[in-house]
Amino acid sequence: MTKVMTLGQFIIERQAEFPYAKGELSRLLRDIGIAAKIVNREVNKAGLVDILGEAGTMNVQGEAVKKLDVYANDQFISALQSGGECCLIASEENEDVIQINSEVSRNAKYIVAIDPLDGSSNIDVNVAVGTIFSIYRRKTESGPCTKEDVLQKGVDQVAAGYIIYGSSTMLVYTTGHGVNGFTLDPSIGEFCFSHPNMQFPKSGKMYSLNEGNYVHFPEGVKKYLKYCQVEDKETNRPYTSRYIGSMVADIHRNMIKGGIFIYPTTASSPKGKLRLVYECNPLAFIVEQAGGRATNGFKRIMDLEVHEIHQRTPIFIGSEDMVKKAEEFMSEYS
Ligand code: AHM
Ligand code: MG
Repeated sequence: MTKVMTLGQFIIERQAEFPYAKGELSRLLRDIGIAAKIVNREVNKAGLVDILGEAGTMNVQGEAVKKLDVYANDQFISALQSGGECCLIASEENEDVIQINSEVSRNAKYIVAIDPLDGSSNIDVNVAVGTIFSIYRRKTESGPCTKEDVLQKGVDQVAAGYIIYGSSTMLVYTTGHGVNGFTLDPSIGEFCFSHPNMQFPKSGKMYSLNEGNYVHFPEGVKKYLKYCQVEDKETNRPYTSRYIGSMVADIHRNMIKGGIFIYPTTASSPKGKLRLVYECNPLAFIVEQAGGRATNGFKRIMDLEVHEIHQRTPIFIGSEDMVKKAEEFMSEYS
């Protein structure tokens, strides 16, 4: 019989790899895994909206039906609140940080930044969506945690991960010792160890960006795009264009097949669209841990200064050779 290792067993086995291994971070990851399973259950039912009720209406039990991103936010917050290992949450769904002031959590060591349901506009059309999370150690020693505690650079992350709700549901995370992936087996309700030591191919053939914004791209991105489309046998061009519009899904695919994902500045998003704290930094940590590269076109994402929780940044992320090539075009033309 094949031996299946669950996420819980894996975390216990790798305890020693966890910084300051006292079990708190393991428990935090376990709490996130549990909330992910609950969110997965609801995401899977999204197509039943005609039967179960539209967001904003009452369902047959007389309960208000929430939008899925609000539902996901509530689930992760409540798991982190009751878990006792997290003192502060920064979420895409909340303007301000959420302090957890219960007796057990007030002095907890960790802070979580989270995008509970990224790419949620894809829900209505049955396309993959994701959750992205980032874990920091608080800066202050004890007492109530403040917003300043979360304004840390990406290099200070102690763990990061994503959940992809796709044709199967996976949880992928790093604590700075490589990247491992777990696939949810719905028949037993467990994330099972399926993708050991994930590696970003050094180069690839896929580029992912929203070409509809072409006219507003910086000159360097326009030139790089042309480079991707030109025929050249030696470098395997033209490359293939793949854009799902769900960052987690686009990056997950590129991590398996090789590729680059770019969300540059545009006219409507002059600072970029994606958020540094709970979208770009965690994905940059994972991608770097898998041997890939993540920059804003000029500077490493994880070295960027963090001034506010909803800060945006352009991002170039993926296979090392491809990101470096795009950066060459940026430094020459932008
Ligand atoms: P969201 O946080 O509002 O869901 O937006 C983030 C998503 C990313 O997953 C995706 O890469 C990007 O927005 C797509 O944006 P666009 O539709 O502009 O291409
Ligand atoms: Mg998002």
